[in-house]
Amino acid sequence: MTSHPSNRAEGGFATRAIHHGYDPAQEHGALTPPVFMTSTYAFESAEAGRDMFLGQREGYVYGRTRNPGQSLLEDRLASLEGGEAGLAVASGMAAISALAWTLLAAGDSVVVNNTLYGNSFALFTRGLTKFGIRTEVVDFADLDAAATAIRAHRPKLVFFETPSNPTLKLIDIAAIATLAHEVGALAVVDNTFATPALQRPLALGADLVVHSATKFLGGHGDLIAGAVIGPKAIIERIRGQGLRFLTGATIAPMTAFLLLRGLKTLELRMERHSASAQAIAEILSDHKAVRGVFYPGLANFPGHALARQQMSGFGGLIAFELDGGIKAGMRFMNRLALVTRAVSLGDAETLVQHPASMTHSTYSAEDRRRHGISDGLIRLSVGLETPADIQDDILQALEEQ
Ligand code: 7XF
Repeated sequence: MTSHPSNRAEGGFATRAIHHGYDPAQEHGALTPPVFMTSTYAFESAEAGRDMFLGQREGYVYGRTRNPGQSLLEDRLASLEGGEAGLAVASGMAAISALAWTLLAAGDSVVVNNTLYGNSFALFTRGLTKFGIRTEVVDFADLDAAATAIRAHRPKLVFFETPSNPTLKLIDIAAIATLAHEVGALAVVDNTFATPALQRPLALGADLVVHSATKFLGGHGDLIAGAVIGPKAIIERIRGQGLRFLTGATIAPMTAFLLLRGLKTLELRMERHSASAQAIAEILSDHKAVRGVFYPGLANFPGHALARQQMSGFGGLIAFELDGGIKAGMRFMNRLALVTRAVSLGDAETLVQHPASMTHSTYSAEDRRRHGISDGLIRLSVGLETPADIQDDILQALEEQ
């Protein structure tokens, strides 16, 4: 449902990111969409209110499930991902948990890739399992292993990130979606690292896309939000259950506004993040203190060919290991002056963090070892500062390593 009749801005990605679904003429000519700070909506009659609750009449009822700014954001995200409908919620974890709790029941199985953001991994391996859902963890980069697990466990959902957090491992979206569909499962892709500016999983066969919109979609490190995009029937089920009574994890009207603002520059920002990250990945690869670099844009990266096939750019995230392992990594992080020590990613600021002790500390040490997240790994989210300044800071922090 949309209360924004204008579709005048069909067109290229950037045009839709700026205009899709919004007609200023409907809002006093206001160039940016209004923020409706309301929790509830007046019914024009008792019968109208009843009909809305019965789902027989469209309209806004109560702010937990829908707000006009949220609807515009959802339409715009659906347009950018090439999906039928979207749902915006309070965080990336809210998006994933609302989806999982709506689409799964006790007795169901899920098969997930072994490299996931730490709390997504925790949700699937420790959270859902409390309620009788079985989770199988497999390396989706090994298509034979993925096929064996998916055929054996016949899951309802198959879930993965690509590129994945934190090792940037690439997963073949079309191949995994085909395997999922063989057993009637939905293929769900977390597209946080690539964003629809660089990768559109639905066009490659995925059924649903989820996002931590906190990252590149917002782009400015000033909000927490999440989204699910896919077929309208599934999205409205997730709104009606996952959002309405399973999580109640509503996006705030002001957050929806900030996200709409961030989206306007998404394509431009992803180009700059990608170009700056490519240059830094190459510098790190050539540096004597660096043992290994994980970046999809490097020709010797194992997922490079797949990245060229399913992405239109390689993104802003790099992971790398120093020769001196964890000790050298900590020293490197402490020597940085411009680059900021912080978790999260996709901000204007270049951020650095240590997955084993931070974003992936929900994995046991044994799981990290088993799934290729080494203790010496450092993750860099390359920001939008002057590229030479980021490079200089990294080079000075690598001196005497
Ligand atoms: O609930 P959030 O908006 O923080 O999103 C959760 C989430 C979901 N998917 C991916 C691929 C993510 O990277 C995240 C959050 N990751 C941050 C990070 O890796 O730095 C969280 C900081 S602890």
